[in-house]
Amino acid sequence: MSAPEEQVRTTFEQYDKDGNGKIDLIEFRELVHELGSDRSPADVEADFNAIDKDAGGLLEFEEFARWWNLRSAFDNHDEGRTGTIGLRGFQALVQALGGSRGPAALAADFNALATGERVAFDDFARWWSVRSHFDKFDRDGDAMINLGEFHLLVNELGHTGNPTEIAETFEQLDADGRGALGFDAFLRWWSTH
Ligand SMILES: [Ca+2]
Ligand SMILES: [Ca+2]
Ligand SMILES: [Ca+2]
Repeated sequence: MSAPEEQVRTTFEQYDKDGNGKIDLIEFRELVHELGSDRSPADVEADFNAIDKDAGGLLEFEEFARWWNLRSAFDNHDEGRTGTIGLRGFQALVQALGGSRGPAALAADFNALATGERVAFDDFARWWSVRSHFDKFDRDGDAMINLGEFHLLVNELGHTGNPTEIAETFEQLDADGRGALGFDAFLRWWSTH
């Protein structure tokens, strides 16, 4: 469930202290601080950059709203208000967000992400972003990214590279030689790009 647009707009304007219609890093730090996050300054900056999709150094309302709605959905499944969710909350949250993965696949992802059987929002947000891309480019829906799908993805990201280079990268990532990348290998590659 996402927060009503009006409410998101009010929050946005409240933290847009200088009223320029965008949230900059300083304004974002203040917001995160007031939410009670104990993220380090470097982590908050990394979060900011992840939300700032066009890498312009400012959060436009749409960028902010996407993040805020994800955060609200997360909080809705954080019943004890601990800032983390358990497996059941995780499964329900992904379903509410329109994710199409089955309970067993989600349980595997959850176990990879969780610390002490709980997942924090920031880890969830990173996972959700990568997972969404993985699912989008897994055109044949076999839960793996094959070379053709990898080509589409690299092009979409705006990387220039000739087909041979892309194929070489793919081969390096495909350590077990299956001819396709599972989510783990994909996640490793993604985090370096
Ligand atoms: Ca501002
Ligand atoms: Ca931006
Ligand atoms: Ca596939």
